[in-house]
Amino acid sequence: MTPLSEEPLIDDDGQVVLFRDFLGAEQSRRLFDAVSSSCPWRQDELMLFGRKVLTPRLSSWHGDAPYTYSGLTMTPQAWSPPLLEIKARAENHTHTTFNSVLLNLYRDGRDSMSWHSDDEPELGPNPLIASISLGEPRRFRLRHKMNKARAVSVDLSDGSLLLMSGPTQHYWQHAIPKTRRTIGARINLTFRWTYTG
Ligand SMILES: O=C(O)CCC(=O)C(=O)O
Ligand SMILES: [Mn+2]
Repeated sequence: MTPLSEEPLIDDDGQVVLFRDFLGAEQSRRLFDAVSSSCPWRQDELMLFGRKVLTPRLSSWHGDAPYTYSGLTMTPQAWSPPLLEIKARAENHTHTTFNSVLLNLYRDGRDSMSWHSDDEPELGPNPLIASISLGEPRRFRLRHKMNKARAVSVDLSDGSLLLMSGPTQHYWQHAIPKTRRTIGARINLTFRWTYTG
């Protein structure tokens, strides 16, 4: 088997690496269909400047314990066969184990994810985040927290794997901006190890 081509995106105050051809086109399409139809998608409400707003995307949380971010607590859903298949692929590739995954479904270009870091305490100080994308490519942006002129922008294509590790979440934020282009749906899965109890 030919080794996957590896594209370093950040190697300073953290590590971010992209593997564009992590899943084959047929495998990605099959997994997109299986995950989108079997996942118990929900649209959550967040508190933003004292007001309740719907998140601009659908989500689903699978793990051992509830997950809390931005004042919102998500109860864990069951692991389905397609999720376990993708988890095994990510674990084989990274030689680690993951016990949780956050899924986001961006229905079209109006759905988005605002600037944030994956820095919840239960992820530990230097989490390895394995982010797999299925479906429509979307622009992914990274910016340095102390020097916002330092920025990286990349399209996360169908079947790609992005790995964020080391102190990345301490120094960098990431986002999926909205786009005016007429585009289809994208699913993103971020596998994590969550410390519980
Ligand atoms: O959709 C993406 O690529 C990013 C998702 C993300 O940042 C997250 O789930 O924390
Ligand atoms: Mn994130």
